[in-house]
Amino acid sequence: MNIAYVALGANLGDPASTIRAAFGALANLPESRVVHCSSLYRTAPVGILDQPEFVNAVAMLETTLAPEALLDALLEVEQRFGRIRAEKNGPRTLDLDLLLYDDQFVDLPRLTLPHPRLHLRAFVLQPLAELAPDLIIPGRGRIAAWLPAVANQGIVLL
Ligand code: PH2
Ligand code: MG
Ligand code: MG
Repeated sequence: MNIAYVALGANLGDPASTIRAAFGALANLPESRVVHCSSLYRTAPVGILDQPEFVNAVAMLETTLAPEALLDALLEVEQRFGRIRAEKNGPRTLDLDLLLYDDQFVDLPRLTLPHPRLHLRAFVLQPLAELAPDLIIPGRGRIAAWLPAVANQGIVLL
C-alpha cells in the first residue's frame, strides 16, 4: 500500500457541496481507500485574484494505483464533475491535484511530485498539516516549518 495526498479545490457553483461530493468520488476510486479527509477551508484566490473565493481541502488515500494511474483517475473525476479547462489557474468546478505519493519524486511532463508549489500555498499546507502535522515534504523538510511563511494568505475554517 502507498500513501497519497490529494488537494481538492472548487470555486464555481456550490463549492462546499462539490468538495464533499468529491470526497465520495475519491472513496470509489479503484484499488484505493480514503483514510482521512481534512476540514473544508474557504480561501482567497491565489494567482488570478479576480475570481470567486475557493473552498479547499485535502484527502489522504491508501492506494495500489501507480502515481500516473492515480492521476488519470483523478482527472476522470474532474471531468465527471464538469470541469472545463479554460483559463489556466482560473475558476473551476473541481480541481484535484496529486500532492504527494509516499516519498517519491516524479518529474514527468504531466506530473511532478511532490507538487512543486504545495509548500507555498496556505490552501494546501493548512489542510495537509491538519491531516499530517509531522509530515516531511520530500526535498522541503517539515511541513510545520513552511506554515509561518503563508500565514498572511487568507484562509478560514468552514
Ligand atoms: N488553485 C489554483 C490557483 N489558485 N487559489 C485558491 N485559493 N485555491 C485553489 O485551489 C487555487 C487557487 C490553481 O489550481
Ligand atoms: Mg490546482
Ligand atoms: Mg489541477
